[in-house]
Amino acid sequence: MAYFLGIDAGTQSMKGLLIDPAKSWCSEPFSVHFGRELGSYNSPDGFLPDDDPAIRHADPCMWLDALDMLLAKMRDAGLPMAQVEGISGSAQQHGTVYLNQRAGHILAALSPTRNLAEQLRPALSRPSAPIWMDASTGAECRELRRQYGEELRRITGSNAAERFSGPQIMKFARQEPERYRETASIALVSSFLASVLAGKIMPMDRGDAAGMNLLDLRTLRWHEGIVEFTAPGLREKLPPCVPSDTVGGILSAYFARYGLRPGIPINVFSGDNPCSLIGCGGAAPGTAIISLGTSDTFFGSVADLSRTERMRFGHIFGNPAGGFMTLLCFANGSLTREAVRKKFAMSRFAFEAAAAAATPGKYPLLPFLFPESTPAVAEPGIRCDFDPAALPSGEFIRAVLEAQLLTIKYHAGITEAPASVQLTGGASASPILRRLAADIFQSPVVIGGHAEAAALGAAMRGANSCGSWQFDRLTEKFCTATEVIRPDRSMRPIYDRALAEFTVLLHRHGF
Ligand code: XUL
Repeated sequence: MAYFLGIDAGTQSMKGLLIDPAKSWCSEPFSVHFGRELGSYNSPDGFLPDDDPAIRHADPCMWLDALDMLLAKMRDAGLPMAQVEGISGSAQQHGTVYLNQRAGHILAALSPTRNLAEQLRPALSRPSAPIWMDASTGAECRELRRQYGEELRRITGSNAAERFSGPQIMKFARQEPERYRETASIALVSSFLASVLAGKIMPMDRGDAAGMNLLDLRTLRWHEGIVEFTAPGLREKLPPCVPSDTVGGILSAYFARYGLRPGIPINVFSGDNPCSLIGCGGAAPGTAIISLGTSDTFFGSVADLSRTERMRFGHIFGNPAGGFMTLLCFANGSLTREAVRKKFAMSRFAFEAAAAAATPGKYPLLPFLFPESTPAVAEPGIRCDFDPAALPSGEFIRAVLEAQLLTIKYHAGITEAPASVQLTGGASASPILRRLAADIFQSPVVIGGHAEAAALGAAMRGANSCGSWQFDRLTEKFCTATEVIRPDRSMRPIYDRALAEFTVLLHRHGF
């Protein structure tokens, strides 16, 4: 029996599961919630509070404590850790971890008698890591746009984006030159966690590295000019960038404490979106996927780069199964849904029921409760033509949920109903969101077999790279639909009108 471990370091929690492809078996997911279980990090939503809503950093040691806790939970639940034959992982994209010169030595000499966070804190040259929610690099993005214009999107697959690693590194190098100088190596959240498991600095997966505004997608190498323009000496601080199926290292002896066998192969970790693409069965082109998580994303695999030209806020990342994927990211996802639910002090059940009973498509609004990336909104706030506080709670909740789906439809440029839309991510369990997605897209909504698509996709990548399972076989085994929600055709004119009104509102507010 050969098991593969998949780890997903999300924004608010870290999850892990095992798969045994020969038996088409998948364990239940295990998780550690940063806010609830690691309260000492003062990060209820997975990031350190800051009065400036554009600044969003997390303490990398919180992720290390979560990794220790997660593996202990899996061991204590009696999972067959000793029979794990390979590990892969997924992590929130774009976040960067800054390591000093001592990091290599500390990673190689991890002692099993002390926990990870305690040992690795001295390896950090910057105590916190900017994450994908950080929108504080407007000036740096403007500079990149001035220097490279449209070329940047053609080369790196994305316009300069505030949350992307390149602009974040540029800001750090300028504002904290001393610490930048002390930085010997920069990791993505994904490559940082893989490095800890391997006890050495791991390479970056190209699929995730495409979220940095630094990688040339045509050559799949760092773009020397953009790298040098971003920060002096940056080239020496970036690890090699490798194909997604690379086994980049072997498990450090430290992890024997969780019953895992030191020396088993570790596949380079990737971003949560590339891993979700795999976990949703979207490795081959043709499936439109919406992930409803802390951020909402819309993505699908593509064979070539031609579509990049049309998507103003779109991105191109690498598909772990080969080729590329397109992605749109909406920062006002579950955090916004949760903020609205808390505002009305409602249970999840009451929240759902109130929205379901409200009027469809009646109140167009732009619910930017947090800074948004699609479209770029630095100043949070709700934009609409009425007083949102005067709306009954159910009407307001429904208007927010509808707007979250209408914005996806608008920015993805969907004019024809897709053959189907697959929903994944934590909030895909919500009956009202499933219903609204079917009615707004006028497409059957397919629910995958697994809510934790990123962790599942990571485990599948582990089985592919460390166990030589093909992705099409893994997809057959793990990615079957469990439910299909059919659209209500009578809703079509209502949501066509709602989309038209939503578009007018966006334009009127200059987006
Ligand atoms: C994608 C993005 C988010 C993060 C967190 O560009 O910023 O989806 O990966 O999930």
